[in-house]
Amino acid sequence: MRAAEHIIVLAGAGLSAASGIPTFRDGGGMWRSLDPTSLATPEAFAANPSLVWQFYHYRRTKALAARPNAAHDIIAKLSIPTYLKKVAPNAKSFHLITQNIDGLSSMALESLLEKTHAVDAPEGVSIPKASIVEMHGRLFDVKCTECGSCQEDRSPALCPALSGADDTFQNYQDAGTHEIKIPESDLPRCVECGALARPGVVWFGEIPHHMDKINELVLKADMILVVGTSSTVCPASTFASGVKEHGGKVAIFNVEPSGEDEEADFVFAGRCETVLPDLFP
Ligand code: BJW
Ligand code: ZN
Repeated sequence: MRAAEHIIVLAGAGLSAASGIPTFRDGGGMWRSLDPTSLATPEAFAANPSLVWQFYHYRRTKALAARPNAAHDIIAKLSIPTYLKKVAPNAKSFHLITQNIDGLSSMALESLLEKTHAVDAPEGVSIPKASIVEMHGRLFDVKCTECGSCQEDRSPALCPALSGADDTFQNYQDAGTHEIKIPESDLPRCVECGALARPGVVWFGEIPHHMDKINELVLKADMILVVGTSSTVCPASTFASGVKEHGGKVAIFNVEPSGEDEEADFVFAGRCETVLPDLFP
């Protein structure tokens, strides 16, 4: 960090685990006994939009109740130039590329900026919001399947049918045997054209957002911190080797061995919400 000029953080679900958001692959993410990755596909949505919307309704409810944890806060702090310079005196840029859709990193940065403004406005304070790249979309974005219109909507239930299904489901254990089928006409609809809407997230087989910017950042980075991701999903799983290829350093923060450990110059085994604050007090 002391030598680094262009620093990126790649985050995955483990970053938000301490905020109560289930991960995908370490067993914590099962929903009504279904594997979450089998629901995060355009094919699953085409076959059963009712089931996929209920899954995202559940995730929205969890995310609405969640607050950033100490790891989000440290990453937010690193985006503030005056703090960054203390740990990385040669730093010229800092970006977070997150695979998470929960918005907790933006929330941490916004509340830090509010506090910082109240005390003193450090140099470059207007820059940091652009420092977060949400490559897999945003859970609270609702996107039309027809006209592409996309709106943020943080209401607890996007339509009465979804909150109704949620209440009914508290008595059921298994979606496979007791599935609630909401008719398409009762699922969230586009506010512009009335067609079926979908969550504004990136599913398997779709192209992640902001890839031009991300490729540029990976090419330029001389330090990447890989936080709480299993590094099993492309293209994010290739970023550490991308940085390594042109001589950059790789540091991994994970409770378990992950897909990129072989690329790593440093492996910090442990929960990121305790390891990061220890490292960057
Ligand atoms: C902690 C912790 C704590 C826990 N502290 N650590 C073969 C067939 C079909 C497709 C493919 C194929 N081969 C490759 C593909 C492509 C595919 C892919 O990679 N598939 C693999 C699974 C095989 N990828 C895509 O389709 C992507 N698109 C693409 O490649 O387009 C081509 C293209 C790219 C670029 C330019 C041009 C073209 C799209 C991928 C979209 C992924 N979408 C999801 C859902 C998002 C919406 C939603 O959330 O519902 O993204 S899937 C899911 O996985 C989600 C996550 O962001 C992503 C990564 O998971 P993550 O974050 O790593 O979570 P986990 O659970 O796996 O790991 C958590 C980690 O945290 C664990 O390691 C824990 O140990 C750790 N941990 N607590 C620190 N406290
Ligand atoms: Zn529309």
